[in-house]
Amino acid sequence: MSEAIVERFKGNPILTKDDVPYPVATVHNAGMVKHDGRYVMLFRAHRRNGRSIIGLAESEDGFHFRVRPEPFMVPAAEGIFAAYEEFGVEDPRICSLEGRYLVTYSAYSKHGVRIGLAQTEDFESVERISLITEVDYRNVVIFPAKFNGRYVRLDRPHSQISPWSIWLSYSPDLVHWGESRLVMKSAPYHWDEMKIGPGATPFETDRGWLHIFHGVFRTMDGAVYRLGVALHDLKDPSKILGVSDEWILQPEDPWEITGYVHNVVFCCGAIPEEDGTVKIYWGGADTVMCAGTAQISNLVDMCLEKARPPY
Ligand code: M1P
Repeated sequence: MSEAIVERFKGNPILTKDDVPYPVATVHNAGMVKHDGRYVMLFRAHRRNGRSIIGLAESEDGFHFRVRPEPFMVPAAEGIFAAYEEFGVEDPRICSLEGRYLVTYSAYSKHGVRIGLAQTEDFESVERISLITEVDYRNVVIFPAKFNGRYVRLDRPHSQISPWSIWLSYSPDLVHWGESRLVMKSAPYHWDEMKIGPGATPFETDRGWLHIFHGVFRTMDGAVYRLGVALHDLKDPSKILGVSDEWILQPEDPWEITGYVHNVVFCCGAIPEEDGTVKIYWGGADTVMCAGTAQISNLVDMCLEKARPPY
């Protein structure tokens, strides 16, 4: 018997390279937000030189998207950003806060990968704010609220001597970050044993901040990327109330199993709805975009009732 936690949209994949009006080889790992009643998707796309840009697609219903004629972000041509984005901009996450949208993205260059922060009010133009980490970081998501007057983010620094883990940092101004602490690690011989990373921007529920993250397991046939859920305390997000022992989604559809990178479901965005569901968006095999729906209360229950220690 199969009881799906995430019900896949029957029309998956919802976006492919063929929907993009400029040449790209992939469409995946999209940040999501609702703006003026419309669903806005910022997706990563590989250009045919293997480097990534960020495109923008819009939808009335969250499942059928139209791509704008021009990319939303391409690597910067000048200033400090140009040196660190030469190889591409990747994996955007969107956080709605203080009347603007903050976009965190991976900035790739010959020096390594670090995180850039940009902002937009209307998705018509975008302004870069700062590079907010050193190299060897990916997957930074900012909470859409301030805590005791400070911004809070989830980080994923790389570590050679311990599996890639999830950390949390604070900032007074979005530019300077510190007081970093480890909040969550992979579990040994578990679906996320190889590494974990922040996924969608966390959203508020009546029992805590729900965070959809990814976990990776190394098999004889390569790595498998799946999605899991964790619940953070409403007042103190550095406190994890529970991490579900089980994944919520694994590669199963053909376009999740086969593609640019096989066996990957990778989430950068989710949109909670007023009816108690959440629309979850994921890249399939680093090649296409997919969507599905879950009951928020089921995800919270999984964190609290089928929990494993955060580390
Ligand atoms: O290919 C799978 C993913 O690999 C990287 O993610 P992470 O560092 O968390 O393993 C990223 O390149 C990501 O874009 C990609 O989907």
